Amino acid sequence: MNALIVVDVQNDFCPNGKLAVPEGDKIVPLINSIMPLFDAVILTQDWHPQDHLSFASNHIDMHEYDTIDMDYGPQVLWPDHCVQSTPGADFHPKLDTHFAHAIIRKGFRKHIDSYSGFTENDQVTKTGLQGLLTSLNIVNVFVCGLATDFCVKWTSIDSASHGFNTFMIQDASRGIDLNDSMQKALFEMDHAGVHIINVDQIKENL
Ligand code: VGL
Ligand code: ZN
Repeated sequence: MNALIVVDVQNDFCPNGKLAVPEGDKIVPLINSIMPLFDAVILTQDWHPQDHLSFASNHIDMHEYDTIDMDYGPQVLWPDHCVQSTPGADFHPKLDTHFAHAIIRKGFRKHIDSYSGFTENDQVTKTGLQGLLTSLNIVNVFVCGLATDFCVKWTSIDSASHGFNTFMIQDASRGIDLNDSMQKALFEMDHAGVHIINVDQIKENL
């Protein structure tokens, strides 16, 4: 069984959003075109409270894109984004969300950010995605969305480490690229055994 995980295709990560990923909206038609090919489609949704500690605005004398030490290690400070129940947290209006079997929300605990759709940044707190995929007998996991170098990367690496045969769909993803993070992300995913592919290769093989 094959699952597609669509990571954080939300207004705030698209052009004009609060944490816009360059060309973040360009991937929407590609994602819509492949969703019907999968046994299960799961969307992740970044879902922060306004007082979330990953927001620079919630720290004194800190700036956006600075790094701080949280209990669990270094954490980048972001502009306020994907605040629960605001339009910025909604999925892109053109994303065909009716194909989704489930939506996994993450980052809703004030003290813990979550890049991965599986495990939050403390590396302990689970979202339940692993159990969902396992109970659906999923063997192959395909990951796409925003942003390649943060949430897509961590979701892909966690997927591979849970034993799923994992593919990151590069042309159906876009990155933020903070301090060379794109190149680093591709290297880290490859090192973790994630197969990096394009949409055409899915259409040929599924
Ligand atoms: C993301 C930074 C902060 C992402 C989420 O979806 O890649 N990046 N929150
Ligand atoms: Zn976030």
